[in-house]
Amino acid sequence: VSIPSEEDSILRAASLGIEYVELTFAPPLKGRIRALSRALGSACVKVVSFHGPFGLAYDIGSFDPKGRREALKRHKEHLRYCAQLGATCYVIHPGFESYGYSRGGRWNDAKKVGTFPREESTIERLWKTNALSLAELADFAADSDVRIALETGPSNMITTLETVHMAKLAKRKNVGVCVDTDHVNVGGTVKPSDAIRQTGRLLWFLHLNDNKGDGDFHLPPGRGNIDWVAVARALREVSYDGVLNLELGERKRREDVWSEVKEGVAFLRRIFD
Ligand SMILES: [Mn+2]
Repeated sequence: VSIPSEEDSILRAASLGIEYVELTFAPPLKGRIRALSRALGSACVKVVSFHGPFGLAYDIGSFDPKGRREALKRHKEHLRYCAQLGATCYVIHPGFESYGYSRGGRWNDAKKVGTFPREESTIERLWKTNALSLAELADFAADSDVRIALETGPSNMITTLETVHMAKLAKRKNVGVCVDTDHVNVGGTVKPSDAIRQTGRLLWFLHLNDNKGDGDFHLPPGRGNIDWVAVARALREVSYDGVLNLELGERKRREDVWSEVKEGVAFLRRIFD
């Protein structure tokens, strides 16, 4: 399960019988790696993934060279945390904030997704800029056990095929994809099971969550309209052998999230057993 990088959440996950976690970029990790590692050790919880930060300051697709350089510097700092924590996967969002906002894109807080105006003349440049950044981060991480997984976004903004395209454009063995089922399901045009097939052998990590196609709500599997039997079948087809990781809730609803985690775990056990 994806949890904030804090000792309490690690202990809470352990108390629910969860063996593997993805730690996220919040709260800030500077100076806390040792304490977190100790908590993980004593709780017998293994970090399999680290979720890198996102937003304008972390935009790896920025066309502004200085902005992109700063973003890469910040990601490298987090790649170091990722390796220090013993996580083998760094999940990163494609960078499109600068592109989208400079072309009139808006954030829709009701649906938790942005509008993303595309220009045919510049969209390939955006994917190439992302790929260039991914290659640089992959080279930075090459001496560690950390692999980089580019996360699929809401399908009204970016398709799974475009995400896979970027990961391949980077031309690095340590760049793959993390499929977020809830993101893929936004708009209802792409089935998460098909997104998994499109990702194929590049599928290295999962954010499992649900919605009814009407927004990016990160609900527990079973509460939306995703066909989970089809998801399980697709995962077998692509020989996915990683962790079934739940990424639920919004940070402000902390207490509710744990009951959603219990619900999600029970649901996945029924589907996958
Ligand atoms: Mn996600």
